[in-house]
Amino acid sequence: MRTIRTAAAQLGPIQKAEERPAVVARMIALLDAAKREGATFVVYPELALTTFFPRWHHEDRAEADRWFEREMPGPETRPLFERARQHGMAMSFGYAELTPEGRHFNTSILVDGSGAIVGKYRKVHLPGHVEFDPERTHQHLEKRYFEPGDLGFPVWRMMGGILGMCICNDRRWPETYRSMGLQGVEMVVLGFNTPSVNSQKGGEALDKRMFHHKLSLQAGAYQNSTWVVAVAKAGTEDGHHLMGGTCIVDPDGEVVAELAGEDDGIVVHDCDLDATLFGKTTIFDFGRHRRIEHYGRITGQVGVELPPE
Ligand code: CDT
Repeated sequence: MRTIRTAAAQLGPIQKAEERPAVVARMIALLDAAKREGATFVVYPELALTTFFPRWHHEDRAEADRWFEREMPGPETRPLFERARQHGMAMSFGYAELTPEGRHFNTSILVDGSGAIVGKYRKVHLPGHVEFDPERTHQHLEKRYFEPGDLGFPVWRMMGGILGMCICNDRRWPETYRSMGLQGVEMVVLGFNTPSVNSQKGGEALDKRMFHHKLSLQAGAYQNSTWVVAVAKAGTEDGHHLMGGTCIVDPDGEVVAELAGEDDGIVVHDCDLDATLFGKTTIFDFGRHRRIEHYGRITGQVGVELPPE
């Protein structure tokens, strides 16, 4: 068995006025709780350090830079790295990255038990829109504040396994999992901030949103025979509700651990990476069964091309 005792560490709401040090203190409390439960790996949400700021429209784009990190770790996040290092625990979390060249990404990192950043992923599938949209019940301006990730979907050898990351909306796209599946990924970790109502379809509320969330995770896990660890930022941020749904999915596609509620909290599971081997060597043995001569459209075309009338 190659077991990673993994804690999915959900964060409850972070209000606009809440400063980084207070959020980092909450993350450290979750890290300590995970340590007490014997976890060696802690996964936090997307944009873990701040409120989900893409819901706010800044006419002047630069005003939004206050939500971004210019260094990682920086003065405010160093205590989290330090505590993780003391515990010898690995972790992953998301944050808004502002590079020295002035580029903006929705980023997540993998940090090993010595506190070293071993992996970085930048969100590829950015949802939402660029300009203020009065037709929507709430704004989702990720396309305004971030550029699409430029690092692809890499995986890393870590803790005796092969790990990869994606972020929120990426989990809805089969290409995300398959890109990592083709590199033998054994655990995909991701964070999310998902509004519990569709801004363009009021009738689509929490139950349907939760269904689509789990459907995507479970399909990705099963079809690539990988663990998937998905962690919410949940609850009501300045009047805007984000759904929970933090859970761990096994390589058979079953939800094996789930966190109830929308507050800060952890759910811990022993993820045996060897459990991925059966699927990877039978029905989803890609080397034996994939037929790439028929998949050209998947990378050759973006939108739908209808057949002739
Ligand atoms: N953060 C994020 O990617 N949220 C999206 C909301 C989609 S609706 C614009 C999600 O896929 O959950």
